[in-house]
Amino acid sequence: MASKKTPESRQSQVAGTDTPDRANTNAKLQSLEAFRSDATGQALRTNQGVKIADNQNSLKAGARGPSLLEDFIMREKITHFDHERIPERIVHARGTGAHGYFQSYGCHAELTKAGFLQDPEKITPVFVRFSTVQGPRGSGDTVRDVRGFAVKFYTDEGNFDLVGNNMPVFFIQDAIKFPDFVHAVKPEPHNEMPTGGSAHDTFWDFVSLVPETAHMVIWAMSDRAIPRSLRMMEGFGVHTFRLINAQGVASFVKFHWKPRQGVHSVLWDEAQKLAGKDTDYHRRDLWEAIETGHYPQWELGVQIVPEADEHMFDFDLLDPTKLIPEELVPVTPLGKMVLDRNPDNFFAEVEQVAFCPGHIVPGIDFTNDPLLQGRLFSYTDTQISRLGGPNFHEIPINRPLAPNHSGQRDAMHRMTLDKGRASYEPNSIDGGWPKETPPAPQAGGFESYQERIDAHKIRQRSDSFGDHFSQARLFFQSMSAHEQQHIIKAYSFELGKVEREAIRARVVNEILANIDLTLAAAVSANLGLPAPKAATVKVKGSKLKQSKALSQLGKQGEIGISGRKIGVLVADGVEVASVDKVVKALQAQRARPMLLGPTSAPVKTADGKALPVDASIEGMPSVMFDGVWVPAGKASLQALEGSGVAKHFLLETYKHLKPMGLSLDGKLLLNKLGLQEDAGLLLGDEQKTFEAFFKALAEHRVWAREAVAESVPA
Ligand code: HDE
Repeated sequence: MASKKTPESRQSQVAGTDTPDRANTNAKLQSLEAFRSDATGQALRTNQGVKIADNQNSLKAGARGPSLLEDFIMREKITHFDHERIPERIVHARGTGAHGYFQSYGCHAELTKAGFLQDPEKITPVFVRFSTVQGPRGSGDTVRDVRGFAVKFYTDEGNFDLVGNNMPVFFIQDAIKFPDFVHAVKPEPHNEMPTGGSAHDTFWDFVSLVPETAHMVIWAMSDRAIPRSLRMMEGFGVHTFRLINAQGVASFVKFHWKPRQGVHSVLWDEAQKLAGKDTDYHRRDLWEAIETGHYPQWELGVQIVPEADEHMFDFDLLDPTKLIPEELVPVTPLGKMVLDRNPDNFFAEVEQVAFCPGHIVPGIDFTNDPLLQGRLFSYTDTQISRLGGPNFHEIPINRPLAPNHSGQRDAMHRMTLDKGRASYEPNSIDGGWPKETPPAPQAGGFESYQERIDAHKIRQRSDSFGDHFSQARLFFQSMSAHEQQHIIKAYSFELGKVEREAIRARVVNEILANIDLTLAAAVSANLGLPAPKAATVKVKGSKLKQSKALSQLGKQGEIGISGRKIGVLVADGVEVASVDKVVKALQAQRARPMLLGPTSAPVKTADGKALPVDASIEGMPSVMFDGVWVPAGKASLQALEGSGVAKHFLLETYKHLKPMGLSLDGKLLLNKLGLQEDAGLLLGDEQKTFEAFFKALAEHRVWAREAVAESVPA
């Protein structure tokens, strides 16, 4: 069973890991070593290095007298404290991060000359930051929102930032609309509500007036917006990029991250409860997974479109509100990423990391996607105020591993002590160094792709960007029945919070009716509005009628139930053999069982021994687990039966469609709760039952139970 973890036991917990612990060979981690500060055995000192004798009392004129201005120790301490906060990110403020590495599956020289994609032996350190978009730094992790998925590759040729999301498209087509969109989705300006979500008037007002948002909004109303774990999200580069090989041949690509942990979500009721019961649910999950050696892994892949095929689709590759269905262009795997180390200091690493889509290396280039073009400006610009000037690349987490002799000088917080006299190029004083590097493959100087442009300067949206509904329709029609229901409920919930009826009606009539009339009818019924009879625009529809890759159903990943958290409910009188059996069976699958008792005190087993528990049932409610098991022991089962908290735990687990298992003795308890056995509610503790339980856990939810579970209160 999971032992209580102390900071000191962190290292020893990394046993039986999914992959070897690479932390010690990660070059970026080694480069951070010079900046890590360990105060163990050290005297308390001022920032100037003076040892402090009294950190309890300020300097005063007499024990009861006024404090003195000359108290440099207190002044230094308070001055520093007064400036401890930096501006949070204007979007994606709430996030968490981890270190890891990337390894290419082979040599992809035919596609790109990028060095980190040439050699399967090459280990490229990465730092990843996941985030929500709307909420401030302290907001809940499980709000309905898009998740940021930003990866910094510290390659030998410089940093490459793949700054993506967990959804493959975006709300708008042109960067000039981004401030409008963000102003609309952020909390209402008069009362700063709601925190973390889009269920309010200004968001729905904007998106109902701007139909290009339709596709992304339906993704945001789907289960993708309430992931079970950051480890269980797909990631997307969104824009079409270019990869260029040593011969100068370019291909269009879309970047994908595919999690080995599967793609799973929580239910909306769970998401809302978790936002209160564990605001840090996602960051805790990622932290614990890494601490316990369940290193999350993703496969990096690309959809490749040769330059010659640019115009072969029924949408424009440059339009960021469109995806390339995987049925048309499959994802080619390039390599894998493993996250195997938590940060030492959240502020220094996660808060100060600065991503920018403009950070690319030779072999990668942009396209003319007008959203991407705007992003290339925004990210560096925002760091200048957030991180206090143009030297943010010198902050340890942002430093490339490649040398960066740029000739740039000075500015706020300059840390490098540049030697030499010439901070200009060309120069003859310092031998001409640093010098340009030709772009030839071996030399490695960056060369932009030589795209031919011959055009008028105009403010205009391309006609090829004009279809806003075909892919939104494809998305809805590719969902399984339960996913469609969740989408209907999400629109109904969000629009139910919108005060202005005209906005609700506009969403239904001008947006949903053009996506799918059954969707529009279901949502309008829930809002008490008349169902629209027909679409208001002519939607040509995608050639492809369904794309299975868009649904989460069946995306189980390859590692089974490794890392899933299972609550094992025990009380006085529990049979220790029954507990051991299930715990061992779960641990053999690398799942994480936790014993939960009536209180945090040990319970007394049927044979009178003390059995320590990991937490109380109340302290770790059902929403924090992927499933539950109730071991044998008549007295224990009776105690659970008499406990409102335990019964609520079980009913809620059932309601949230999670796998449940009870030893045969549990039949009575099940009857009392009014629950029936099903494909994921199992009785018995023989190997066959365990296997059925593991299978249900791997599938994550018992969807067939959803209609029955509606009537269960919880
Ligand atoms: Fe961002 N975005 N964005 N964005 N974005 C920022 O940069 C911006 C967009 C994304 O963990 C900001 O350092 C503009 C698309 C992520 O630190 C800012 C536009 C995608 C993160 C900014 C977009 C993203 C950001 C805020 C439209 C998915 C968090 C603080 C033209 C492909 C990175 C910062 C992290 C953060 C601007 C649209 C992803 C203001 C102008 C599309 C994952 O610069």
